[in-house]
Order: sequence, then structure tokens, then C-alpha cells
Amino acid sequence: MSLAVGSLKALKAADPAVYEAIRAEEKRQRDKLLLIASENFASPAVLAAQGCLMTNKYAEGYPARRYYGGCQNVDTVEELAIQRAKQIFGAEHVNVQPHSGSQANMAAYLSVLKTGDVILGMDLSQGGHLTHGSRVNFSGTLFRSYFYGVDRTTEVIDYDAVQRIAEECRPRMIVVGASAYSRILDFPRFRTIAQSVGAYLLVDMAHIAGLIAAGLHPSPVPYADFVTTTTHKTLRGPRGGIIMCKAEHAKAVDKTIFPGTQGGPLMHVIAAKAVALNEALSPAFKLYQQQVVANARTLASGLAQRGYRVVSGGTDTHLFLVNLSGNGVTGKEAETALDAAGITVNKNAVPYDEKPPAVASGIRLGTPIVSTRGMREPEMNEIVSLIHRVLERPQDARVQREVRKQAKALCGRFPIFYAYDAALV
Ligand code: DSN
Repeated sequence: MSLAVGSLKALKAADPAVYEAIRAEEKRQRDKLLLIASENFASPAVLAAQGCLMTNKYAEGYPARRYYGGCQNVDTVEELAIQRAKQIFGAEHVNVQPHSGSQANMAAYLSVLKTGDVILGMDLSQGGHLTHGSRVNFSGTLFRSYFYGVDRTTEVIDYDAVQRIAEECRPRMIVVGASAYSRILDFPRFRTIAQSVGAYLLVDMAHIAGLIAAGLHPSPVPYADFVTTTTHKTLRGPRGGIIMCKAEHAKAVDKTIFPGTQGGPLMHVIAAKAVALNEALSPAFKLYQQQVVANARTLASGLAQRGYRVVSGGTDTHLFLVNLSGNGVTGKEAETALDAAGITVNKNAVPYDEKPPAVASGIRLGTPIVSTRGMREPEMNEIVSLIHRVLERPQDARVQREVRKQAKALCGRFPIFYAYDAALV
């Protein structure tokens, strides 16, 4: 039997239903303005590696210390991924096996904490993440979680309050990182707070990893005991996680990932992580990240000029929140209307939101994908006008149809999928 590796043509013949769904997804990604802050378009090289036959290999263990024979080639890609991550971030120890950001965070916790220990993280409703202690997540059931947030007026993290809460709850670990916070995180200040109460410091840099790799956001690596990330957001790699730590925690972290919380590593994904990290070392990647931030700033200030309230007044990163409570539309309504108009965002709670998360008063916008497509400031201004047209009349289906055509035409000026078949066929 001869196999066409990763071939979409082979898939079409074998499973037309899945093939059609993938083609429909390709069209969705091609024709819509995608502004979900946590998403990106991986390169053809990353897609090729992620779709490769290393998925066939079991490799429990670590390079040169595996529980299976035949691991020579997967050892090569895992070593490459580790070395490249070290080169980019300067970490003392790197483990590239976490299947996801959640798995990376679980490993960071379990490598030094016991069930019932106290953790202190950023409140999910103010920009934090589910795995930073939320009651509906393992992190809030295995550990006793406390939260800090942002100041009601400035909507920026209140570091004095973090210090106060840390002194009250005496955490074993302080968790820093956010999925809906647009300002620079002050890692030295968090280090000082953690030290003052004898807590470990974990920084989950998933959202901003690409900016950190490019030197556009300060690095947490010198300050944190543990740094976790996903690889598919601003870092623009395959869907997965990485954990980094100080050398003294290396053994505990490796043991917690395998055999503690995971079995066989996803070697095809690790191969794709290596490819993405190599891309992140290129000068072009730095230019890309600069454009991501410039685009986010242009989008935020353009919307502010049209009368929308940008949370904290602006952005230093790839994303920002818009508080729509003064615009007569909920986050949910805005998300639905914009998607019908070919602009995809997600509804998001704003700080001190009075609406439930499933409705929410805001939307979150991010520029990683539109920047990967090559769009720049002039296109961000076009997007501002399109968003404004839709949100002025969120129930108007005619407006949505017209804007959808304009969004598709704008996407058409920045084609991205010309290499997609070449990567997979
Ligand atoms: N769900 C991701 C986000 O959208 O920010 C975080 O894991």
C-alpha cells in the first residue's frame, strides 16, 4: 500500500464528509476578517509538520531516555524544539511536551504544590484565565484559589491590592497572565510580591509569547519560577503548550508532565513546534509582531474616535476590549451581528461587568490573524468603519450583507491560502 502523506486528495476519497468540513473551514478562514485575539494562521511549514507521520510514533519519555525503540527521528525534532525555545526565551529548562496550555499549567502547579494549597491568580472575569484558579476548573478544585484584578477606574492591575491580597491569603503560588488584558505586565513587581510572601511565581505568557519572543513585551523568564505558554496564539505555531522553569525545578516538571499527567507526547505537534520556533527566530517575525501591536493600537484608537469605550483606554499588545454598555448593544449581540457581517470577534466580560459571561458587556478584538495576512494601518481603519456600520444597526440584515461583501473583498486583497494545498497535498 502506498500512502500519500497528509494528502487532502486522499482524504477526499476516503472521507468526503470530513473533507467537505475542512474545505468549508478553509473558506471561512479565507473570506472573513478574523479578530479573535487568541487565534492565528500557522504557516504552511508548520501545517505540514503538524500533519506529518510522526503522529504514528510512540515516544513516552524524553530524548535519549524513551520507553520505545525507534525514537531517533522524534528525538531530533524534540531536541530542536527545546534548543530553539531556549535560544528565544533564555530559559534554563524547557519541556515541549504539554499537549496544551492547560496541561502546562497543571504541570507547573503539581510539580511543587499539594492539593489544598493556596494559589492567587487574576480573576477570570477581569481578564484572567480559567486555569488560574477558576472554581469550575481543576485549578479551583484541587487548590484553594484567591484572586486579584484591575482597578475600577484605571482598569489596570492594582499592584498594591495584589500585595495586600497576597499578605492576607499567603499563597504558595502567584499566577500571572491573562487572556483579556491589554497592558504590559510588571513581572519584577510580581516577583517582589511573591518573594515577600514566600510564594512561587508562575507566569502564563500564552497570549503574549510572540511579543516576548520579538522583544516587544518584557520577558518573565528572569523573574518567574515557571513560565508556561501555548504555541498557537501570537507565537503562530501549532496548537499546543510549552513549560519552562528554573533548573532547580527541571526534574519535577519533567516528571509531572510524564508520567505524572500525560502519556505519549504528540511528536507531530512537537515537530511543528520546532518549525514555529525557528520561524520566531527570524527577523521577519519581529517585524510581524511590531505590526500586530501597531495594528491593535490603530484599531483601538479608531474605535475610540467613533465613540466606543476601549477598556483601560488603549493597548500595549495584540488585543483590547471594547465596553459596549454605552452603545446599546450587548457583547453577545455584537458578536452575532459582526459574524453575520463577516467579522469574527468574541463577546467578553469587561471589568466589573454586571452581565453574565454568556451575554457580557464587551467584545475582545485582536490583530494576530489580520497582521499575518499582511494588513496594516490603512486596513485597520477600514475595519473600524465596517465594525461601526454593523454596531450602529446590529439588527439590520441588509447592512450585514453589505459589510460581509466588503469584508470578503478586503480579505481577497490579502490572500493567505495560496500555499495551503501545497502544504498538505
Ligand atoms: N481560550 C483562550 C483565549 O481565547 O484567550 C485562552 O486559552
